[in-house]
Amino acid sequence: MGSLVRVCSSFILAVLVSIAVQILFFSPIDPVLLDLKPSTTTRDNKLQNIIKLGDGHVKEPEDLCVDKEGTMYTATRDGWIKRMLRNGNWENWKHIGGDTLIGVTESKEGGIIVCDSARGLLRVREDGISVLTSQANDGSKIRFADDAIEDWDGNVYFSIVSTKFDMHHWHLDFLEARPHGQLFKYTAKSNESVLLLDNLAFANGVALSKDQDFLLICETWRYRCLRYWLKGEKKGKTDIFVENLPGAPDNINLAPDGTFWIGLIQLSSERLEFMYNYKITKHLLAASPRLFNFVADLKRRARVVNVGTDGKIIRKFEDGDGKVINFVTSALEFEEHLYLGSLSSNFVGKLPLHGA
Ligand SMILES: [Ca+2]
Ligand SMILES: [Ca+2]
Repeated sequence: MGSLVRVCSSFILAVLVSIAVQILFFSPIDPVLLDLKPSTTTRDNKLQNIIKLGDGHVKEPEDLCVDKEGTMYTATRDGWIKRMLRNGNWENWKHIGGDTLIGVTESKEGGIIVCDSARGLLRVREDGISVLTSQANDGSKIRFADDAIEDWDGNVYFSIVSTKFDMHHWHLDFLEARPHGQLFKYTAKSNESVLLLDNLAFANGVALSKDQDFLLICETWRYRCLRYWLKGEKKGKTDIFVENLPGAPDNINLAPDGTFWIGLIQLSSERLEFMYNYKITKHLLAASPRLFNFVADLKRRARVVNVGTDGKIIRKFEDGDGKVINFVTSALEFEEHLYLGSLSSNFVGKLPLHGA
């Protein structure tokens, strides 16, 4: 009996060791240890008062933008650019295909620019869809572009989340915790995409200030947004605009009063904090997206913040237990309402700001 137990124990040990060796040897990540910001709860549930727009019609709208006519656009996970007209009707506007469309921004030439994380930046107009840019100046392919913003001169600033991992493996960038993000400027006249910033931590949403004297870029797993100066004495310099955000910043949008709205994804939970502390558990999470999703539990809450031009948080809204909306990636203020995009909803949320 004793020898049978010994044989069984040895066998189980051998299996465990071989699994550990497999996970380590074939791991796609080369992680460093980084403190994960602890998860905070305030149990404010204002976001539970949203109205659901286009319910069942817009699949995982990661980002939103609105043009000067007041038409709202979003890119959906089933490859569509859908839009909501002023009268509130939704329209299947243009079909691009694939499941890699994310950030959107309005363009002064009409229509929008959409980040296709597989193909680069696309221009989508009434008369058709064209590739704006798919290659950087150094000849490298533009992959995993996340968000873009156009200035008054028609230049387009855009972020690259990671030069190492693609959109379907975004969690590996987070687990590795090495900065592979970039900020680019595309100039239409010369058809060039020039690298402005490198070594960013999961470069995500981008927004221009009201005067277009600076640009903000979100570094998701560093819980902060950087400010890149476009004009004045500090032109070309970068500083920290806001840090220690109560969540990981995804998309960012300029509000009519010059402040900014940021969608914060909840990249921390007690069990994730534990597993993020050790390289071996990071390798384990990297080996199983299903396990990562279970541990990260991104759908448990929604949170957005309004940040002033001085980098201070003015307002914070959330759905504390993610009951009505969760995994909010984008908040856009338009005509005294806040519109919310989410990677786990099939609607756009709308919250009246008056009295909220
Ligand atoms: Ca955007
Ligand atoms: Ca984003």
